[in-house]
Amino acid sequence: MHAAWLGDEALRAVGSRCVEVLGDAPLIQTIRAELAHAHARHGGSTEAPQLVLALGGATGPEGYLLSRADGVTRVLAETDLGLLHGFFHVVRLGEAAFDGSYGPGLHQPAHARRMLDHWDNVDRHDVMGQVERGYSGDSIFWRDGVALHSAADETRVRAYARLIAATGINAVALNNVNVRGAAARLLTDRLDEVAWLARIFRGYGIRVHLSVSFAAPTRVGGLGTSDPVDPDVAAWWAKTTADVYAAIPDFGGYVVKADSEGEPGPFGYGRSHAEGANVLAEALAPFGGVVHWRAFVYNHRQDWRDRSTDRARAAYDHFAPLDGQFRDNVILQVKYGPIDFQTREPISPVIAAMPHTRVAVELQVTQEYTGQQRHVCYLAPQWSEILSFPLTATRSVDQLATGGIVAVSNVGDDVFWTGHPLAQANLYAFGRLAWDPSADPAAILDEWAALTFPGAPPLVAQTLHAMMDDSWHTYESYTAPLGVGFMVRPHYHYGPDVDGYEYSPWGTYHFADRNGIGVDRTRATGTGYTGQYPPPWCDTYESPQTCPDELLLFFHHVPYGHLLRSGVSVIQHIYDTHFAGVERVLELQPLWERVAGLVPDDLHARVAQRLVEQLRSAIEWRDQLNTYFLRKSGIPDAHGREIYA
Ligand code: GCV
Repeated sequence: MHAAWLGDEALRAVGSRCVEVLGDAPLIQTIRAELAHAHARHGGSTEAPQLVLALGGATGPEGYLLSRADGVTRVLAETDLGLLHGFFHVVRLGEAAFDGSYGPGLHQPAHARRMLDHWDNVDRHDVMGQVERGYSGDSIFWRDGVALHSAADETRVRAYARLIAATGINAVALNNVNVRGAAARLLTDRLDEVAWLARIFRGYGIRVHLSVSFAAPTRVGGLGTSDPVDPDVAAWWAKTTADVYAAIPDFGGYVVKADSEGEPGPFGYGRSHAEGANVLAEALAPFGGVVHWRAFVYNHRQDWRDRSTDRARAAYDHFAPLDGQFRDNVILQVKYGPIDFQTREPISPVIAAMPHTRVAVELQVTQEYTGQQRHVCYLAPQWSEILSFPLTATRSVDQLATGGIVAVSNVGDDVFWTGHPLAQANLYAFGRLAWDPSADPAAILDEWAALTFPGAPPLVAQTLHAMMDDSWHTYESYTAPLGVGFMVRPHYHYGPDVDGYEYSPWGTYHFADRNGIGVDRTRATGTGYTGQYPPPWCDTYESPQTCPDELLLFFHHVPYGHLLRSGVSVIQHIYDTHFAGVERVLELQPLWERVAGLVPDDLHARVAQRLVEQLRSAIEWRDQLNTYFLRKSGIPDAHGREIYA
């Protein structure tokens, strides 16, 4: 496997110095093992210690103090996990950690739980494969129903744990939220496989979580019902959970997708989602575990003719009335937008609607809708914008996410981990932003580039910035316009298909006709979705005059001639952005050629190959979108460019 951001060279600064590590706790052993490896590689030094790591100080459960004085860099932490985070901070700083004097600076994570969810199937699914929405090969945990557990598999899982721990991740859910086939049994007779993985992750301070089926009592427990208010069901969850903790004392908890896209849930028994979540939460509470209960609940069998049902409204309509009814150890896990990880969506109003409920915000590192790791799309700018969004008068999304930050992982058994090597930066950036949401995406990219390509000439970082800084906007520009979303090939979610979902049951429509396009979600004339927002957003979004351009078609159905706030008409914007997007993609291959020989050849070749596909796909998007809208509207491009009418 590719060493990603923790290759031997990335540890040169610590590996070539004398380091003293005081204390004796499990993760201190991990630090010692890291140092032993780095010293073997870089020689170390036998002079007086230039780096000292020790327990001490009131730094909180994961925080640490970092300082440098009198030629010694010091990391002090209350816990061994804090010390491990501090160690990786020193690694990130490299030589700068040993420069001059600084600090002490107290570093603490913004969120107690920073979690990656794997959508890895245990059985290979006929349609979804081993990893649902995975674009990096197969799972690193399971294959064809069997747990991977050879020495090589263990080494790979350990390498993954190490990589994500170094970004600040402290929790991982090991299996798909769609709990199919053998996956349901991870909770019971296949628990030893989970325990095996938990042991590896534990070595890097990461707790494991399991996605469980709400119907587990009937599916694997042999009960006649999974009704959450049935005492036998509660007893089954309590006993089963106690067994899990007997095997895995630091088990994190459950993740549940219920009453969603065919997964069973409390609605099947006429119960609320609070009743459903609480029975699992009660079972977990004695052990300090949590249940991540997903808010992704909507009608996926909608009749497209029915204009009164709006998928965007669904999560709020289901969950907001339940605020205050969930136990403390229930974390409502809310996708950042009301639909489904589109390139551009407004923030989900659920995040502001439940002040008495712990809410976690869910992001997607795997690029289901953002180019599937065939397109360069650096997502840190999107996440940064999401997390800093001032959803209420006093609080940003990040501040409202009292239950933590979660994302769907983009990792598989691909030799580069992430299919597209540059998508490693997304995995890295997610961890860094979950720890510090105020971090600057461009600075994170610098950090990632310096660790991943240590010693490379400045041209490498310059090139990566040129290709990646604005790549999310570039992707947006040649795909679905102005926040309307979808327009992707059904099921695959890759490549253009403007009407692919238009007459489907999935609730993702654009309503383009010969006069205009967009979804009227206003209170005045539409579905009323704008009313789910707190001020000022309920009013900002209500009017096309104040609605931000990039979200206009999410909230409004407007004529093609409607002038955007930018002064350009909607139709001209569609043409302009699609032409400009491809122009930007055309720059990528020559940019990447500049660094041939400056980055490893195999990595260079893989990226070069993906760039060819990105260009092909971007042209296809441009031509299908432009042609579709020219045919629909009959309005020509003001600049007379080629469109295939
Ligand atoms: C795991 C979207 C994806 C599904 C995914 C679902 C979810 O609908 O296309 O593959 O299922 O989201 O988040 O549960």
